[in-house]
Amino acid sequence: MHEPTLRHDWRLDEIEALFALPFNDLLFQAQQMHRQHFDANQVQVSTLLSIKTGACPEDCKYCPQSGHYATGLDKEKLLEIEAVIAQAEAAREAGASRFCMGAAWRSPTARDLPAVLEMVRRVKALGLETCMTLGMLAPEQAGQLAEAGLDYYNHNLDTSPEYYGEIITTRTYADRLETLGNVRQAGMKVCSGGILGMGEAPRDRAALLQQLATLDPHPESVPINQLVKVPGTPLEDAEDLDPFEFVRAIAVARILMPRSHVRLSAGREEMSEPTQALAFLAGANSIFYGDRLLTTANPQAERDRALLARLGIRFETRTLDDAPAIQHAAPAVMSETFAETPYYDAAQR
Ligand code: SAM
Ligand code: DTB
Ligand code: SF4
Repeated sequence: MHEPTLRHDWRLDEIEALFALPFNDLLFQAQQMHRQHFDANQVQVSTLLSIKTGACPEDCKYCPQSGHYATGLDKEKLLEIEAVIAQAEAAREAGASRFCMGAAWRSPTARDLPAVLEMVRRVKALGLETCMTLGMLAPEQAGQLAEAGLDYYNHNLDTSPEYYGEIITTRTYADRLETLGNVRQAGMKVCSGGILGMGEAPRDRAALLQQLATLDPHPESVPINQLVKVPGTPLEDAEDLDPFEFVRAIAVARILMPRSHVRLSAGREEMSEPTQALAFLAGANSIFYGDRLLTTANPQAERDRALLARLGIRFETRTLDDAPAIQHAAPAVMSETFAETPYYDAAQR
């Protein structure tokens, strides 16, 4: 059964028309949409950990972890479970509600999967939401992860189908959509978005959002990354994206996928605080929190806490299933949204 306000049939020309609106009109529409579905003064916070770093066989031109490029990254084996748990505990203590574990794999191997499943179980037992991004998944692998209790699986479409071949040649757009289908089929929540600032045309940004917004259901989590330009990668000298174009993409994502969390994802270290504030105004309501992304820097946690405090934005925190419902005055539609996943905003640590 679908919400009456949700659409999954967005046409490219409609999306391009949203991008073409005067900036203030677009932000006004996005903020109105945001307030119908969320508390506009809360963001969800996730902490990332690279559980297996570098020497990836894929050739994603943006990625410091691809074995095809000399980025000076020290490659590492799969981390020991206890090291992962220690990081997850630290993230929880710092106030994160979700712990996202990433591996530089094309897809997980049968040899590595048991340890990964144990990580899911142990991190979940800490009361954190769990997310993993391990590359392509076969249906059985998705089923095993779901059974271990994995809440979210991240697998990005990255860019438009038309521009994709300029960025990655070792796996196809269809492969990515297939993995998203397998994740959904297994009953996990989908986290999927893309990267802006890779030299794509405005039409590609609209087409990426069209791909995401025509998935049914929409991904629950939509990370919008700004390219982190890493020396040694083919995109190290990509031209900077106009910050207003980045904010526009956030606003359009918010309008197209009103009930999804839109994450102002990688690239915040290089982004001004006023631009980040505009992204929140445009409807971004999730961030990566903690001093590192996977292999590159993220703003210091303390700095983020200060920024959010200056903006009057609280952490949206999920705890165990017996957590009380939202404690602030929430619009009726919002209580409905969170009926299955109780949130509260107590841990403003
Ligand atoms: N290897 C797995 C995969 O690609 O499916 C999971 C890890 S991979 C690093 C996860 C995502 O990080 C990529 O899909 C990409 O969207 C994002 N990413 C990687 N390098 C980035 C960069 N330099 N700037 C912005 N986003 C990046
Ligand atoms: C996503 O969309 N962005 C994150 C997460 N999903 C896995 C990764 C960003 C990586 C940025 C480059 C790095 O730190 O290696
Ligand atoms: Fe490998 Fe993922 Fe990086 Fe692509 S984005 S090179 S698949 S780690």
